[in-house]
Amino acid sequence: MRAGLAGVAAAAAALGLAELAAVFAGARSAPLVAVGGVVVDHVPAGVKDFAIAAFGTHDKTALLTGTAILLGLYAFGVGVLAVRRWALAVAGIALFGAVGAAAAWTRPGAGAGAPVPALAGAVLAGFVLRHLVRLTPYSRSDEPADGESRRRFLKQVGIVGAVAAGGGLAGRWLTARGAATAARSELTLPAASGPRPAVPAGAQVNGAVPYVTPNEDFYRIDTALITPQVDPATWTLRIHGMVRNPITITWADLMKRPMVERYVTLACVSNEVGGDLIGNALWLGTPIKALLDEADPLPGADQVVQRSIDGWTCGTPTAALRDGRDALLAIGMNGEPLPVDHGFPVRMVVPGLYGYVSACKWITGIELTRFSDFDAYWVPRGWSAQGPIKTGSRIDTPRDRTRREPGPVVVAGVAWAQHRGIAKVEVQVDEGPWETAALAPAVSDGTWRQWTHTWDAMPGQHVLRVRATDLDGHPQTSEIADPAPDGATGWHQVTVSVG
Ligand SMILES: Nc1nc2c(c(=O)[nH]1)N[C@H]1C(S)=C(S)[C@@H](COP(=O)(O)O)O[C@H]1N2
Ligand SMILES: [Mo]
Repeated sequence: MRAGLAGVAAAAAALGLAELAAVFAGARSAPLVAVGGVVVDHVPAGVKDFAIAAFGTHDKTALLTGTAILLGLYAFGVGVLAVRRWALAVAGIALFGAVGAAAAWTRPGAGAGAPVPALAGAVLAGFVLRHLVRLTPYSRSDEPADGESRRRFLKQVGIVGAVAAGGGLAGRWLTARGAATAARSELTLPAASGPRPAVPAGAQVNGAVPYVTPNEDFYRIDTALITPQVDPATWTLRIHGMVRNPITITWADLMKRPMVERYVTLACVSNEVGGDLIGNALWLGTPIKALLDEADPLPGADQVVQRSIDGWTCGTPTAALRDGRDALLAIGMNGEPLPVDHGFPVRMVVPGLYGYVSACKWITGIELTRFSDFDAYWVPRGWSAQGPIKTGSRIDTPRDRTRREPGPVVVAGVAWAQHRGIAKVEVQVDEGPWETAALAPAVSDGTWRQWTHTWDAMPGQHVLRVRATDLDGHPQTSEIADPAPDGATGWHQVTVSVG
């Protein structure tokens, strides 16, 4: 038991030191984060869907916790080995260091120092384990020790644990407030060259979510275990590949370009029917079409591969970025610089396409290529290369499994069909006729629309359903489909007790 504890304490010391070293070697070189990143990139699609479904936007915390628990078990085993055969324990620690270093070394964008945190941690783990094991009274048998030596041992384990936790937390804190956070707080956004689109008072109905999603409530989905810290001062964007005129722009170049403000509703392909992985924001950015026109794509370049600083990629139809829709290289979100979690300093926003094929955060590269020549990040993982947003609608009020008094009840929510626009929303009570809801004004065809309907509720249990029809005349399908491979379908419904 004590030997196992010694192993866990040694591992904690290793992680603590590694977190501190990662402040200098790069946040993604910390072994837990690096190994977690490899896991994220390699787990089967089904497991990842499960993780998002089960943990939602806490999927990363769940993964890091799981990794830490596995490491704890491993370290316990190494500790037990240490009192029997020291050489095996050394091998165990070396393996831990090697796996961490290899993971960090192979992460996209890893610097030369990337393996250092894991290796330094492993060396420290060796010393700590050696020291603690010497404090255990046995070397071969698990004899119970006397109280005095036991207290001394536990005290030392406690000290190692506290120092490790302190070092680890300090390291995390220092990496979190990296260059990007400082630069962001000093940045003033340029003014838009045109007027801000107006949101009519009626766009917001009672009982629906806020028409504009506040930044702190905006859903966040990405594969980054540590948010990339990109300093605008060193940021560049390269437009290359199948173009006549490759371009590289800096932040200063970007600031000279015309900026516009547009409301666009982003949606995640992983959003379940009735889910909240969808949000609407006012984006400030420069139209990507003009930049692409300058780069002058070659005929046949039907795919634009957007690349993030952390290596993530997405593939967007070139046509969608040049057909005149509000596709922006965005720097502002709801009047602020992009939050670091949402892609600071620059991301793409494209109305009508799910985020995984269009909305690259921390973007640093745009490569013109062909769909037949390159699969972006999610495609080999089982998701469709093409991801137009499917027409959808959601009931925000009443909530599922709530109670209402008999009489008039407000039913309200949102509906979306980005780039096509919403024509109609209908509500059905139980198996009754579909009734047309009142539609709030549209701000653009790239945004969601709110709707409201008054239901004359009779006592009993009732099921309310919603469906939308887009401006092309296509009604939302009742067919139930999972998010994979290209977006969930089916009607959202809630059950309400009246009486
Ligand atoms: N660099 C990077 N950009 C990314 C992703 C990612 O994993 N990495 N995920 C995409 C997905 S799947 C979605 S739905 C949107 C979500 O944007 P948000 O987190 O700002 O809501 O970002 C997209 N951009
Ligand atoms: Mo997504």
